[in-house]
Amino acid sequence: MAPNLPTENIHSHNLKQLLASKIDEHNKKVSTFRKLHGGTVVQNLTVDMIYGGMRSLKALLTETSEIDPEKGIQFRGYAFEECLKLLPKATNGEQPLPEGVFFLLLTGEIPNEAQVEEISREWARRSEVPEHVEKTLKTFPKTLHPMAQMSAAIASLAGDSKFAKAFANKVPKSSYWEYVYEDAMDLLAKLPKIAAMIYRNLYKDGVVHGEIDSSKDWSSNYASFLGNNSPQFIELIRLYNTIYCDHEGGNVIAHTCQLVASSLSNPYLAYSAAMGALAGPLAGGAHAEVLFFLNKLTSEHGYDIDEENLRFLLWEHLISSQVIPGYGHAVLRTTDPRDTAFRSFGLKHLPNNPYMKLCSALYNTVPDILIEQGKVKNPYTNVEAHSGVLLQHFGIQEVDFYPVMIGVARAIGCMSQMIWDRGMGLPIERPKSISTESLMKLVNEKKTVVFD
Ligand code: CMX
Repeated sequence: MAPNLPTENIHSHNLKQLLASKIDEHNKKVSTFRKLHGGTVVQNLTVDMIYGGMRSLKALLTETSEIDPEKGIQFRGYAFEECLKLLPKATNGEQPLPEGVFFLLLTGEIPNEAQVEEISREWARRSEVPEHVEKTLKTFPKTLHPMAQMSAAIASLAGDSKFAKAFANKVPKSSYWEYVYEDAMDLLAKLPKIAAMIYRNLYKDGVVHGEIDSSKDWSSNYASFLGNNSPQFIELIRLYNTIYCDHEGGNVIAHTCQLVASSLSNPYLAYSAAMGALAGPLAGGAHAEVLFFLNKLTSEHGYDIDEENLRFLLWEHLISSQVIPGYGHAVLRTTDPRDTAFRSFGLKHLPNNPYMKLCSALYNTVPDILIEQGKVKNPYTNVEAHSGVLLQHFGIQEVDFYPVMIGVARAIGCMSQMIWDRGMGLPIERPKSISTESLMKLVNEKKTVVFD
């Protein structure tokens, strides 16, 4: 169930002030909870969890969002559909402004329009990218992957870290979060231009056209930096950033960011490391995999594949031990509601796009086939099923750039959580590792109970 509904009770539009009271209140609650239940066992650890990438091990704390296997992502308890409905939109827009989801992830409250507007203004005010970053990006060879450029550009902002300076000046631990908040706001403000610089350098004329327009929202400026001012593309960017903003803490991007920042490394270095994690094909490569798959189908069989033929081709694909990209999920057991939002956008704005039509044919065919095959736990679409098709339609054709776009969006969630991590005074992460030999010994000595 969703927590408190919209925020008539919040008179102050000052996000930092509101956050200070929220953190204080939350810390008191956690302190009482830990006093009462600090020794309570939550989950048993099995040998398979240790060998299996810690799957389903509940050992990380993330306040901003949580995935419900049946309902999908919940941002502070609000289902994605509720967020689409409740978060403020731009004038004449239908998609939520990502500034609003940032407010929600930080505070647990649905913001009003003035609160969202304040974030837009604040990000516009902080958006200037230092000259040295721009120059550094220009010196990179075109062969350097956009994610390596993204990671390097973010790391090179670290010299301006307000948190690093405050830490060196020995500010009290209780105020760390305030400086992390400042860095988070600065980073979020600059990311659209950094991403656009990478895009324009690598694939276009090397020039980011236009200055920041402080009367516009974050996504409008981002879209125009990328080189497309069309209202539909701006709406897609708003939706895209809201969709990819956060996905609880266990994914490799969020986990890397949280781990690195736990050493009190500054937010820029932590997020730069997270970009290294996102660059891996198992993390940021799925948008592209869907497009490669659609491309393979259409280049061999054209765009109008009838249902019988499509079923045959899908079986052929599965029999050759390949997965159908855009379907299945490690945690979710239903259609990802974020894909439902992307699909609705596609059906509304690009109904005649040939890839969109093929996606619809797949949408109606793949789940039955995967169910018949009998292996997958979830035969329905995930968030990647339509995302690449939408970006391609609006001219972002370069698949290597897609993880950079996820990187811009995911900073919303990672930075929100980092502010809370420092606000809660969470310690440096230091789990215990164990060798196979010691693990076998432990199991043989029955020092631990092993569950199925
Ligand atoms: N097509 C064919 N087979 C699939 C499948 C798919 N889309 N999804 C899962 N399977 C298979 C698995 O390969 C596994 O087979 P084996 O037992 O032979 O190894 C079996 O079904 C059981 O897998 P699962 O428990 O249902 O799913 P996992 O947690 O192992 O994997 C995921 C999840 C996303 C990696 C997988 O569904 C997949 O590879 N999907 C296609 C790639 C894709 O769309 N990735 C984007 C994920 C987006 C996101 O995470 O949000």
